[in-house]
Amino acid sequence: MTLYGVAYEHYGQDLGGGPATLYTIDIATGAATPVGPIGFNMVGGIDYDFRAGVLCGISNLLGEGGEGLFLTIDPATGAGAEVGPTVGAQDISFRPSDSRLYAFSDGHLGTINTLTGEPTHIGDTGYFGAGNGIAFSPVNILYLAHSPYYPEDPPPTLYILNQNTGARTFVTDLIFPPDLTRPRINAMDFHPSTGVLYASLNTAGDLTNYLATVDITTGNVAIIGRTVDGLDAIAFYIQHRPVAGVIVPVNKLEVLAPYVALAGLVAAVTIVTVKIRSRKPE
Ligand SMILES: [Ca+2]
Ligand SMILES: [Ca+2]
Repeated sequence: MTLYGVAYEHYGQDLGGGPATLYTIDIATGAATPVGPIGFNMVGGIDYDFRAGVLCGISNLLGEGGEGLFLTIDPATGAGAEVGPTVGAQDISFRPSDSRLYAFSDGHLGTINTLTGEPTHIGDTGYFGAGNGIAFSPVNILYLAHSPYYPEDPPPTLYILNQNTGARTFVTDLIFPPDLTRPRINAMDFHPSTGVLYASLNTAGDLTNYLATVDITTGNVAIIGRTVDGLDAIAFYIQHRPVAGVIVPVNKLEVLAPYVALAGLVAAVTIVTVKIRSRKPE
């Protein structure tokens, strides 16, 4: 299991961001190691399609919420490939039950066709704060983390989003460590095995970035450690490799191995049988 992240230079409000780089992130320390340039600017959301075995991302062309490009990203090199135009988004997440891709875009919830990039609007969540990380839990609940953008905005909050309407439901206030200036969660992903919610956290004060965990019951945000500055997207990933023409996660190989061996044995016996038969006189 690997946690990938994307970072880029933030040019400021409405100015967009610079070229994006793919990283691997150590979930014990937050330390980030560059994989390679994605080749697209301001990749503000990534997620991994466990079914298809594909890492996807959104490049925001003119600031988040405007036009975007839907990308596939090679986890070995970081190289992005354009699939098609889509909506700009602050974060994206695949629903585990059916690999449907959801996007949060300027306060609106929608889905994205992963074959074309075409977006479909679902509904208004009613509020567009700062950060705006979304993530599906392993049991298909869609969470949204908001922070205030203006002083009069609601305090940092964890919500559940209705997947058919976009309507938000309060879960808990988010409790950040003290001494952080205007902290916000700009990307989230649940660890697929442990069910722990990981988050990319940055601050308005000194623009430092952290890897953190979020307790979805208490709202407590615990910092793991400093990570690469400009981090704006994270996604857990399981390496896939082909088995007899079928792509399966590596952790399923142990389950499949006896069957693959059995299939080989059956094939060998069949060949021997055919050869023996063919030797028989007519
Ligand atoms: Ca983001
Ligand atoms: Ca995910």
